Amino acid sequence: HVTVTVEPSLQVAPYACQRRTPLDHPNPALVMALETLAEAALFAGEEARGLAFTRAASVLRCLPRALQGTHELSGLPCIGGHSHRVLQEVLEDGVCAEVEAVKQSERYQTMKLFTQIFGVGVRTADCWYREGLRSLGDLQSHGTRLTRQQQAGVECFEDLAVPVGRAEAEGLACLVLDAAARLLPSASVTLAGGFRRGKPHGHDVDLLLSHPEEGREVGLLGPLVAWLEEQGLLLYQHSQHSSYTTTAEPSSSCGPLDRFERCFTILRLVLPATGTGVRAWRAVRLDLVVVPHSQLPFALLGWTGSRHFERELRRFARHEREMVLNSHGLYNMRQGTFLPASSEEEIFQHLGLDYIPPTLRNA
Ligand code: DGT
Ligand code: MG
Repeated sequence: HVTVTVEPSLQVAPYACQRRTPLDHPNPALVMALETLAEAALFAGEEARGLAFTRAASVLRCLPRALQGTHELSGLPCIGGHSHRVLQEVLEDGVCAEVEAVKQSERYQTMKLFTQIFGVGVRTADCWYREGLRSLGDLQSHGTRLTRQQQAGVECFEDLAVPVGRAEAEGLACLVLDAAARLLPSASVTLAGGFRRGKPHGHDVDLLLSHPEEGREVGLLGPLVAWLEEQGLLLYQHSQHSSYTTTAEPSSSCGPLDRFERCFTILRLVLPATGTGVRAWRAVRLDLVVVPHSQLPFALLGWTGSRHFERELRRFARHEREMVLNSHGLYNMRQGTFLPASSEEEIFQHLGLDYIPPTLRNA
């Protein structure tokens, strides 16, 4: 008797927000190859091409088992010709020559270095690259003008390159909650971002501040930041006032930016005591976002990510439901009304989507 094992065919829904995508998945080499090309395309200012690779990578991220061969790709959505060739090469040879060349290139490595600086985007990094700058030392020796934010980013570069651990993030959330609750009893603090999706590490800590009584959250951020400053914990901060208004046209096209009052900081994370002569702190990035209670489910959904999951939610809302979703609310364009929600589950219901819990939003 010969036993033939036939793997069930792979079925994948077209939008990432219709799929369950865990953090760990069985196709890391394939995903990494496509995500490298996505990143390189963004570094080249080719956003549409970058998005195409990101979409293909995201499809592979949700597969329940390792891809057996390119014959399985034909049934999958979002795999264009270029992605197909890359995947074929990795499946057959273990590596893709184009991806390896990108990774070795001076352009990719320099753009990766510069965009890793807090406050430096693709455009600035590209300008510096064209000026012939290649390292952090070059920025200094060429007397490159830096914003206050970039200056702090360069000064703390090595610390900020160290991932923040989950326990450290939870420790910071507790610190902020204690301070917030002293200033405003019943204030709440929620750890969002990658940690909420179950990631063990992050590049920053994203905290949402709120209060169960709408409006009470106003005026909390200033004193909270002042307290962090008094404790000697603030290495850098810049704040942004709330600019949200219900009379403004709801928009999902301005990307992930929202209009909450918020503070971007670099904080001194106090480390457990070690031997003498060892510095007792490390710089970490912390974002504080102030959210009115009625918008909390939307802000939570918007700030949990992944970035691609968010982008797909907004695209699904607009193209499949004629709705506009952002971190403030959900707007039905046909009815001209906002759809309130008291939980993330309700937002998925409004959109006619199966609920995807945070740990399965790693698209
Ligand atoms: P990480 O920190 O590298 O481990 O990864 P994430 O997933 O925490 O990414 P991060 O911290 O850049 O952003 C967290 C989520 O919040 C991400 O899905 C996108 C969203 N987000 C980031 N910045 C903004 C913003 O300015 N407005 C809104 N609405 N969302 C944002
Ligand atoms: Mg984060």
